[in-house]
Amino acid sequence: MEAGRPVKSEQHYLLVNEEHSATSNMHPVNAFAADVISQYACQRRTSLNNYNTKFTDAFETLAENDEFRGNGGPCLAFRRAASVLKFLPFTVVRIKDIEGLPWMGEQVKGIIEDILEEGESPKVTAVLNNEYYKSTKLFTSVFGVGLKTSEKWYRMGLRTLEEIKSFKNLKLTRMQRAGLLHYEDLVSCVSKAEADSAGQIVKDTVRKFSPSALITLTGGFRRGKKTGHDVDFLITVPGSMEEGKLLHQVIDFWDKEGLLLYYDLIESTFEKTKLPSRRVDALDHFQKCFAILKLPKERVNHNSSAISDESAQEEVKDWKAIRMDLVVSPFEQYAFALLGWSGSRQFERDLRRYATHERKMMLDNHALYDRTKKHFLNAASEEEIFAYLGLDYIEPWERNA
Ligand code: DCT
Ligand code: MG
Repeated sequence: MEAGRPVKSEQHYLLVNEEHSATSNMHPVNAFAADVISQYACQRRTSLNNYNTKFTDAFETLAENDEFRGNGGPCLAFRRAASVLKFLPFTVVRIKDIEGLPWMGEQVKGIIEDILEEGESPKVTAVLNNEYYKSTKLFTSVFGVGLKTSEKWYRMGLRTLEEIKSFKNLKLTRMQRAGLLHYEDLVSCVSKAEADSAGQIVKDTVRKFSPSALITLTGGFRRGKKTGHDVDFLITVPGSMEEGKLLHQVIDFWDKEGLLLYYDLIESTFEKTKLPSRRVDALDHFQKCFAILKLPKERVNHNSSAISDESAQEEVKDWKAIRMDLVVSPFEQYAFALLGWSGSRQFERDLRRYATHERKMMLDNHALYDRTKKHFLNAASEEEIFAYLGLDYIEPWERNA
């Protein structure tokens, strides 16, 4: 696992025994696990092949439940456990399999034991049946609805989206109205094919106004995912200082074409003098646009003789609403923006935690700062950022932590 490729097993065994000669009573396999598997997701290559979905789904449910209830500590503990299990190249079948792995605390162990013994964890079942969890999950699945709004609706006794829609005098933001209006399309997720066709639209439009612009598909799709809750694009213009105009031109053009079902354009709030944020989950300061795109559906060949007069008159919906994030970065920050917007969120959290605690550096989506040498480290590629941090390069498809 450390080499990132198959190695001769005798060699491995020797290596482990040498390194642990002082602790020779340790089981070699466990010694190996404890030694090799880092507590940091940015030192683990995590592909999309998850052999432990039974466990990781359970932990993600528990993490989400804690997030809904504002229990930051337990939430993070479950997320970290899920992340380690996603990395394992085998399915956990007995409790001994997790010995020596990082982030396997008593609570985590107990849940794994329950799943191994009974096929499910009573704690997870209780969460899935819990009314507050179910409502919060449903409400926050609406674009524009966060925990605050969700909790308010819950306290008002509301439980379903039908109740929300029909409730008189319920103040909804423009974002929430769009979220409810296009709910079915938006929950059905974006496929890779849809992401690619959105990408073509983005490229065609951006290049109308800036032929040399770089447009990169980021987020989950860059990590090889086949579906996503949205599609994320990063835009930069090499050698330009006026990339700020571009997003306005693109949005205006689409708006006139009737391609936008919703958009919110946020101007850049970046200040050059500011150090990278210490907060692991802090938002960045790029100019960006959160949008709902009216994506034309691929033309399918209908057998026209099969369409009756009646159904021909019915309006066919030939588009799908998809969530799209456009982020514009100055060219000199592009590598940091790309690294930050490629995710996964857990990978990003651990990159920043690693930079802070292991390297006395500060990393965010804009820059890397060396606190010992007291200066910023410029980078033109993700590879350079990993190198500054003293980390082996991890490819985007290995960042599914
Ligand atoms: N990100 C960030 N700052 C934000 C929002 C997101 O740095 N304000 C990062 C974290 C992951 C990445 O950008 C993309 O975010 P999402 O679209 O939420 O995640 P995803 O991995 O693309 O997941 P999905 O496939 O569900 O869209
Ligand atoms: Mg995404």
